[in-house]
Amino acid sequence: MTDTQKRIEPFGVEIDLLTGAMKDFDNYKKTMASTMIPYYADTDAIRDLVESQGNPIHYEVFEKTIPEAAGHIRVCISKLLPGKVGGEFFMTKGHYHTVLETAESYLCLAGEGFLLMKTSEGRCLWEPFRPGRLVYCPPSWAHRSINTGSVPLVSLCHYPGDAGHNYGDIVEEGFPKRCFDRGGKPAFE
Ligand code: PAN
Ligand code: ZN
Repeated sequence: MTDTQKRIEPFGVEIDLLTGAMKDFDNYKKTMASTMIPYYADTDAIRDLVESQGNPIHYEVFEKTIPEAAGHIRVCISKLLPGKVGGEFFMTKGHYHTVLETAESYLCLAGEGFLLMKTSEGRCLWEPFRPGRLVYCPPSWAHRSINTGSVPLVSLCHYPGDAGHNYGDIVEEGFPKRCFDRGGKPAFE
């Protein structure tokens, strides 16, 4: 990226703090249920969901265009729909940042759930999400959102412009813990 491409004008953006709706977003990324088949423990259950519901949206990301370069801060809204796959709560794919030494802050605006985090050495921790709770994911921890509620889990995320996303290692490694509904309560197993 050239210096000219890294230079942008100051801007503001309206975010509805109750719903997480971002006005005038530039980029929208939707992740469909079919792409989640490798991620859930119960492969038959996610395949059934995809077929019976016509491959619905699983989660969405809304953002303004910000250069993917050091010095910038990328800002986005992450919206994960509620539901379960064979008793496992809906989750995002999860990733490491390509530049491992980059952190991320998640401010939960709506819904409830967890940010599940792991290191490549196998440490695994989770922090609850509820509206108004900020979760800090330090450098080198992979992270995945989990929705344990009945409404969309919406978070406002900030992370370094040059962080990048590494999904491949999580497809291979997975996370050491999964989150299941056990008698109406989330349980990490
Ligand atoms: C988030 C995530 C968002 C979607 O903005 O990108 O929740 O999850 P996946 O990227 O794992 O599909 C973030 O952590 N950005 O770095
Ligand atoms: Zn991230």
